[in-house]
Amino acid sequence: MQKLIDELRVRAAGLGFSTLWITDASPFADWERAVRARGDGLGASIQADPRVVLPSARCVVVLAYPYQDEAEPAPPQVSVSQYYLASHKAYHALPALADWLRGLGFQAEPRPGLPVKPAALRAGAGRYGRNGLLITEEYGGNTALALLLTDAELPLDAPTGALLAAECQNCAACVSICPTGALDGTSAVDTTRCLRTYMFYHEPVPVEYREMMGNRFLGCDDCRRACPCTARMDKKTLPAETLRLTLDMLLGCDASRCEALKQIEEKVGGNYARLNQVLAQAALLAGNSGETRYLPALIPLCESEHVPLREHARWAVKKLQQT
Ligand code: B12
Ligand code: SF4
Ligand code: SF4
Repeated sequence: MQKLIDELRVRAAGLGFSTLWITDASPFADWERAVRARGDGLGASIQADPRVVLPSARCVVVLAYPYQDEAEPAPPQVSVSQYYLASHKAYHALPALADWLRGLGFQAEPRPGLPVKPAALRAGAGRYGRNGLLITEEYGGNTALALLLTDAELPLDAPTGALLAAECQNCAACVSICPTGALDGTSAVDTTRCLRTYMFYHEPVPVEYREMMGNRFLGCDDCRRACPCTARMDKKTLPAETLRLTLDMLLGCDASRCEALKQIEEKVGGNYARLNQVLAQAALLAGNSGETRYLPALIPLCESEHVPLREHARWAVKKLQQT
C-alpha cells in the first residue's frame, strides 16, 4: 500500500499536482442536504455517493493544482481568472493518473462528478474559508481541486476536525470585499448574488449586476484575492500561464474573434469558447469601458437572436451613448 501511494504522489507531482490526500468513498450526506436546502440547481449534476459512480470504489483521491495570480489586467484587456487555466490543465492531466492505476489492475475514474470541497475537507486537505473556498495550508484558496475515484486501497488521511479555517476567526476581508454581498460569513455562497453565476449564463445578467461585472470576462476573484491565506503563497514561484484577451479582439473582425475563440478553447476549454456567449460577456464589459469606439461593433449585435447577447448589447449601446 505504501509503495502504491508513494508512486502515486510522484506521478501526480510530475503532472503538476502539488499535493494529494485520500478519503474513503462513503456518501457526502451533509453536502447533499446543503445543496438541497439551497435549491438553486447548481450541483444537480453532481453525485453525492461515490459508489453510484464506481460501485467497487474504496477511496477518493483529492489532488491540488496550485496557481499563481497575475496583476489585474487593465482595460482594454479583460480579466480571466487564473483558476480556469489551472483547472483546464488539471482536467487534462488527470486521465494519465487513472490510466496508470488501471494499468496496475485497479479501477479508476478521473472526473467522477462528486462534490469536490467536501471530499477535500474530509481528506484533511484544508478547511472552508468564509469565502466559500477550500483553504489549504500551503496555497490558501489558490488551487484547482481534482478528484480521482478508485478501488485501490490507499492509506486514508484524517480530516482537520473543523469546518472553518482558523485564519477566519478574526477576519472577514472576503465578506467585506464581495461587490454583491454574496457571502454571509458562514462559508455559504448566495449563488443568486455571486457574479460568477451569471457569466456565460443562459439568461441575461440581472441589470443590477451588469456594472459590477466591470472588466471580468471569466471568473470573479475578489473574495479569493482578498484572503491573507492566499497572500502567504504568493511568495512561491509557480509557472504562470496567461490568456490575454482584449475587447478589441473579442469585438473585432471575424478573424480576430476566431483567434480569440481559438485561444480560449486552448487555454480554458471549449465550454467557454461559444461565440454568442463570449460576445454577450464582451458586450457587457464594453458597456462598462466607457469607450464609444466599441459602438460600431455593438450596434449590429443589438439584433442578435441570442437573447443574452441582444440584451447586453442594447444595454451597452445605451450606456455608451450616454457617456
Ligand atoms: C456550483 C459551483 C459554483 C457555483 C456555486 C459556488 C458554491 N460555493 O456553491 C458558482 C458558479 C457561484 C461558483 C463560483 C466559483 N467557483 Co465554483 N464550483 C461549483 C461546483 C461545481 C460545486 C460546488 C458545490 O458543491 N456547491 C454546493 C454547496 C452547498 O456546497 P459547498 O459550498 O461545499 O457547501 C458546504 C459549505 O459551504 C457548508 N455550507 C453550505 N451552506 C451553509 C450554510 C451554513 C449556515 C453553514 C454554517 C455552512 C454551509 O456546508 C456545505 C456542505 O458541504 C464545484 C466543483 C464540484 N464538483 O464540487 C466548483 C468549485 C467549488 N468552484 C471553484 C472555484 C475556484 C470557483 C470560483 C473562485 C471561480 C471564479 N474565479 O470565479 C468562484 C468562487 C465563488 C465562491 N466564493 O465560492 C473551485 C474551488 C477550489 C477551492 N480551492 O476551493 C471548485 C471546487 C472547482 C474545482 N474543481 O476546483 N462555483
Ligand atoms: S479573507 Fe479572511 S475570512 Fe475570508 S476566507 Fe480568508 S481568512 Fe477567512
Ligand atoms: S466570486 Fe466575486 S461575487 Fe462571487 S462571492 Fe466571491 S467576490 Fe462575491
